[in-house]
This record gives sequence, C-alpha cells and structure tokens, in this order.
Amino acid sequence: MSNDAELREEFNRLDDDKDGFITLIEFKTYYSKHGKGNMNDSEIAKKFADIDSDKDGLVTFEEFSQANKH
Ligand SMILES: [Ca+2]
Ligand SMILES: [Ca+2]
Repeated sequence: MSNDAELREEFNRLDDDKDGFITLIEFKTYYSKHGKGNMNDSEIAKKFADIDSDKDGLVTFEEFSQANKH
C-alpha cells in the first residue's frame, strides 16, 4: 500500500529538476539509473504515456497518484 507521503517521495525522485512536473526525459533518466526491469526506450515511453493521462507531455503529481491508485 502506498500512502500519499510515499507517492510524493517517489514523485520527487522522478522529478529531477524539482519543477513539479515529470518529463519523459526525467522519466527515462530515472529508469536508466535505477534499471527497473531493463525496460527499453519504447517501453518507458509507453509507460510514461499511460501515466500522462491528458497527454500534454508532463506528468503532474495528480496524474502520478491516479496512476498509482488501484
Ligand atoms: Ca521536472
Ligand atoms: Ca499530463
């Protein structure tokens, strides 16, 4: 179970420049650093697009938390 504080922490790890949005580049940087499952670029891009529900190329905390709630 993720609570909001944990989600916020995860979001901040992904948001490399701390501007409050995660870009695809930050997302890729994170996954290449942490090597989660060795996803390739297109898989990472697909995952990013899934989270970016309004498709503006930026993931907000709101989108991120929606994507992590089931
Ligand atoms: Ca950012
Ligand atoms: Ca978005």
